[in-house]
Amino acid sequence: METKWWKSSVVYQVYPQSFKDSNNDGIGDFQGIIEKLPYLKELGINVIWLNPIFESPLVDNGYDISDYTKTLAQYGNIEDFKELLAEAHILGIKIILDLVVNHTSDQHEWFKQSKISKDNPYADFYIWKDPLKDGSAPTNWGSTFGDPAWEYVESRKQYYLHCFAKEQPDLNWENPAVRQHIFDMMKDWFDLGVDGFRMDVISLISKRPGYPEDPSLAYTKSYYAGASNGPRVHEFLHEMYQKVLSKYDVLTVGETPNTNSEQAKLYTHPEREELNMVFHFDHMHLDYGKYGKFSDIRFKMSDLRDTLTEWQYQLKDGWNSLYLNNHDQPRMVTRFGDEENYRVESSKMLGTLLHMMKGTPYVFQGEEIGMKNVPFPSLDDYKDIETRYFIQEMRKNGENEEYIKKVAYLKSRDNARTPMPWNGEENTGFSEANPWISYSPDNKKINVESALSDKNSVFYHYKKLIALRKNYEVIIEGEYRLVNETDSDIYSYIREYNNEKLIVICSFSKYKVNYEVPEEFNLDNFKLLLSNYDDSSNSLSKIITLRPYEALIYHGV
Ligand code: TEU
Ligand code: CA
Repeated sequence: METKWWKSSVVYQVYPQSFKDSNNDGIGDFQGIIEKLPYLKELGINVIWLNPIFESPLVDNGYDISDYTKTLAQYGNIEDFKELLAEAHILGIKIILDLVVNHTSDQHEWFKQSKISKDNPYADFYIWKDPLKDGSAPTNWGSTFGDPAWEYVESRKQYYLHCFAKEQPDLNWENPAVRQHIFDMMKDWFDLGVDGFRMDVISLISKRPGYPEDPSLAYTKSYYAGASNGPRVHEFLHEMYQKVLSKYDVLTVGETPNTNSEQAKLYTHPEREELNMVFHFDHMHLDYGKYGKFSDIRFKMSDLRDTLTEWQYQLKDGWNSLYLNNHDQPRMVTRFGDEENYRVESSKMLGTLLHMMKGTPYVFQGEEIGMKNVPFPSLDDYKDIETRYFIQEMRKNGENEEYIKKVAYLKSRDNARTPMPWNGEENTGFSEANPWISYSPDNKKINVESALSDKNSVFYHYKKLIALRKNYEVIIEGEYRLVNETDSDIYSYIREYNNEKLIVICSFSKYKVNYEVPEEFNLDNFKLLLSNYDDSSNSLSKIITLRPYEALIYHGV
């Protein structure tokens, strides 16, 4: 059977607001992305995932959509978007969009109508519920960005549900008319030439009947018990598949908070006809503390290894999506590597670890040049709704400012959202105007221009990783198997396909550490494919001494 294109692809995530500003209003736009397509072509990726590009009041940076048929004016009009799509296609790059249909903006026409009365055509488009006898909210659920998950509306004398901000009311998927509207909208974008969707919090679309009370009101988990993986979620996605997805050759990746690997099998098993793959959060939760993600706990390598391995083992019929950071997460090198002493080495090591696994790798803009988290001068400089809520919450609880600053530096979503540093100049070559969000002064050193002029840069390592995928079938198809599973510093696995083997060896230590090649390998048959040091041994020896964050890939039979 021919391999599906999305299995052999590498996806590059573009955060449109912060990628490239073409008209100097401080906000990234479609024309800016068009300008930088040759850069992405040079890197070798073949799919772009664009974060939401639709009309939005931007309460949650576009995850609050007020019109699915229009692009956000700041990014350009539909003609600009079509041009982007056409130019990308000419270069052999596909484009997938962000489908945000668990909720809309409260400025969406559907919601404006819905809240007027209980008997209009849109009355049941959202989730409305009567108050309890004492007038209070129907359940104790909290929303992800603070506040209760229910908001009262006088005109209906009812509460509506919002898992996220109150400006993001949840759609009522039980209503067939809602589903039909969404399916029609998806078709329109596919007919325009879009190549797939990343589906925002798709595991939340089916709510549990009766809206049972959530026993755990822990931060960011408050809506989970009630709303994740609800009774009809698979039915809804299968219907979407039958009515829409099956008619196009597209990539689908569901963002599925609170979904374990058992549940993920249901979403991704090809015979079930739902999604190609999902983004899980298990490895994003390894360093959570009492405020959820806003903690200064450092992950343990063995936990990361256990988690990623579990997913590799579990999704044999389904397919994995591979990521270490995105627009909701801090920079990978700050979180999992050593940004201070081994930024370049550890960025390359993490990239190696991920790209050699089975699944489709996702590169978040700036990851390919080893960007790290951003030292915002003051807590007031954070723009993100989630960060602002947690700052407020931690202050309320009497946490000291230094601690709040520290965890915001470590975990804020804004770390990922600063302007792409195209060069070392003022405003990073992103714009001639002041960008909508401040940028990292690190741009003097960490920028695309200098990455391109240094053959040892993180960029060229990524380029090689991406190219390898095109030349070695074992990287796409090979089975994953963990080896040396008790090592405390080294994460090592093998991939096997027919007779071919890859052995991937990644050190998470800043010291020299020894690695012993498993017995089963015939050392003479292997040669080095790639390393993040330029003088690693070409041949495999029984004992290898790895330097700080060294990463090695050997190939053989
Ligand atoms: O994120 C969903 C989600 O689970 C996040 O709330 C995540 O838990 C949090 O950011 C981690 O700190 C998606 C989008 O990716 C995010 O940008 C949106 O804010 C959210 O949905 C609502 O649409
Ligand atoms: Ca602009």
